[in-house]
Amino acid sequence: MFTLLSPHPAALIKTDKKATLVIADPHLGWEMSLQEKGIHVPSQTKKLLKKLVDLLDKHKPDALIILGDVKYTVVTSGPGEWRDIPEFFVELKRHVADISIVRGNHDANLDPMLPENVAMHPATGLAVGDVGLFHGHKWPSPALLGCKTLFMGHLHPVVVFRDPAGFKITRQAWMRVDCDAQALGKTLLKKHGVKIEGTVEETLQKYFKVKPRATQLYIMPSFNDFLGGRPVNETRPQKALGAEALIGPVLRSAAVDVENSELYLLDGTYLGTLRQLKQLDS
Ligand SMILES: [Mn+2]
Repeated sequence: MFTLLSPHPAALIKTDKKATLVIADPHLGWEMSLQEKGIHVPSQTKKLLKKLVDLLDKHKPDALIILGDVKYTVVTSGPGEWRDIPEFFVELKRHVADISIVRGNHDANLDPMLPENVAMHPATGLAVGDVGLFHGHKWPSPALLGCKTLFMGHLHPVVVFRDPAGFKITRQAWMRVDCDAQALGKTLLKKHGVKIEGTVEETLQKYFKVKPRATQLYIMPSFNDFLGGRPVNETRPQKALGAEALIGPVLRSAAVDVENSELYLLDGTYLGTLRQLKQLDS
């Protein structure tokens, strides 16, 4: 069982054994990257830490999972990160015993900054009860197909509203996407170089001991509200090079129905489907 902790970009997963708080994409040190351009914004890490500690103290979970992109830089690590990130985790440890991270595309070189007892999982994810968690820039592991619900980060969905005066308002949003477990299973078998023997279900059972059950995918908003996001309802062509690739393989696959996905503000307000919201930008 899981709950979205509105108005926060966080979720709580409860199993018989434990409660797990999940957040995604904090991108600590984002503001440091502006320094190269001569813009000096004070570190925002303490604010994010306080926001997270408040959630931990309120819900008292047994475990915390960060669904990738703990830090901002992709390859090298800036000096700000060396100071901020170890302190961030040492403080978190005072509020939750078990911390783990699902590796995102920004988490190269993160390991030396972590306290010893923070667990690192591959980007292909892990299952917590009936919820499968993966970052989103890579395919999930076939084991996650056995979970009814999948959660991913990576996209940082926001919805953009424009008005005739030229104002542009963006708001962070949750995206709930219908998922076809059979189709996703078929694609994952292909990615793993496994030929289908009989049905997709039989093949998944034989090679991965999993029954495809995933029917929905939630895309988590970034925990860092200072950071920009991807305006999912923008219809103008994305100019950035490789913008399509940044969406990640699952959302580009036919296994999920992105056009009819449902969008919710952080406070839980239902906005409509992506198809409907795209009309706001035409
Ligand atoms: Mn990412």
